[in-house]
Amino acid sequence: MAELKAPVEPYRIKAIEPIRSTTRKEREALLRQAGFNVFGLPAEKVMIDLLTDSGTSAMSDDQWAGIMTGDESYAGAKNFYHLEDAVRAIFGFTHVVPTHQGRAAERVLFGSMVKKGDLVPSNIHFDTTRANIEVLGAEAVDLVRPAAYDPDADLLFKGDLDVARLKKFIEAKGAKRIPLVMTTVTNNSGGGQPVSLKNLKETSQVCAHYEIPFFLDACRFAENAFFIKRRENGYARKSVLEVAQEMFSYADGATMSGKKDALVNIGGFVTFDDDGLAEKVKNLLIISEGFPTYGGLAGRDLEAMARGLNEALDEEYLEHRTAQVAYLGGLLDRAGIPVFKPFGGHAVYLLADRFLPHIPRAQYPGWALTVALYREFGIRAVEIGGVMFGRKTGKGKKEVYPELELVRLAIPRRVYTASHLQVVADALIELFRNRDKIRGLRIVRESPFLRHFTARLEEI
Ligand code: P71
Repeated sequence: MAELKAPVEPYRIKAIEPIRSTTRKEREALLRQAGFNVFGLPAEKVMIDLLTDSGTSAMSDDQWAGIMTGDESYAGAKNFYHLEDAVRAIFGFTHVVPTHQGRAAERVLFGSMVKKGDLVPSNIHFDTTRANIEVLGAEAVDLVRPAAYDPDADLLFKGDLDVARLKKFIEAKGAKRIPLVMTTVTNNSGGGQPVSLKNLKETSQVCAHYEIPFFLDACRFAENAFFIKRRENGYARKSVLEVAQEMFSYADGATMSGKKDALVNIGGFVTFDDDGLAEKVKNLLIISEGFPTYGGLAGRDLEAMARGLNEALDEEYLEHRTAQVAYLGGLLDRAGIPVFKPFGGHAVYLLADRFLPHIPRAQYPGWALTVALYREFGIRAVEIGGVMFGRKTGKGKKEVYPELELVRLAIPRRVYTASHLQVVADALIELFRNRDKIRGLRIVRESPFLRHFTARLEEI
């Protein structure tokens, strides 16, 4: 077996945040209070927090220095122009509309483009894009190749959209009902897998043929660009920035959660060229987010995001980041724990249905695994499975489950060291040994959209 080397952190630590330990008894009580939902836990009671890589990054000294340069004027703060410059240099679009985070970017974009009865295809929609489409009475449609759902298929670009399926879909439904196509890079709901430039180019050609705008959900664009540089023929000598520029050259615009690849704790934006669309988007923005030069953010947040966008393209940083994911994944895989392969850009995904074969899908094995991981070890992960994506459809309101029942161990950017990852691996190895004791759950309270955030459950 190949040696697993702990990746060396390409940073040293200047400010620290203590991690506090808890007892199993304390965690048991906290789980009960939280309705067996790890979103309901106080973060201080979590030892290692792999709930999400979103907004959990450590900022650099340069970003913190930028915070002090925040211009808090209501309109036209200089930091907005810095952000605009940074986004234009990487994404290449003229309009840059800041929002407080990614889902707000989605809301103002979809709110301007999508209407009831419309269809919005993607490789796989993430939860917030799906919800922002469904709330408008439109349908979010996932069009990846079947292999994207096969956790053992060893593909370099498993996040690719199935272009032939897209073409058929447009022909069958009619381009008029499809206000945009959106590709998520990397494909978060499908193992954090990258999308190739070839695929982006082909998708854009199909969209152009039918005159349908093509957008990227660009949260993890830098990680995607890094995989392209490493894996796609002809890109090894390009810089990650050049690859990213080429990615965006195939699109008409992008939504961005700065909380991922802009290395900030809050922030996002939507960017595109269409002037008519800009008017609509800005009108919606003013009602809900704020004036178009701040979009719900402080001047200092805009500055941190402008600086973070460039830091995220640093190749040593990206090398380490993807190596951290592969290291944790490798430790688990070596121990026989079922994991989604190949390893993606921001997280390791456990195959919860294989980890807990004794728990039926209707009792949410992924969710059960997140509960057990916290109860036994104080580690927080997130379910991306039946609770997040289950849908009650048809007459009997029988619940239909997504193809994959995953638990995601998302790695915050620049936060944890290799020894933290080792602790997580050891915990999971022990949990795997005692997996028979883990029980399924039922939902006792849920909301109609994004139920995973607030659902309350009980153990069966
Ligand atoms: C992630 C998140 C945020 C999240 C979601 C569910 C549970 C916990 C945390 C957010 C995304 C995303 C993609 C591909 C848009 C958003 C929304 N992801 N697209 O993965 O992954 O961005 O959070 O800034 O609103 O943990 P936003």
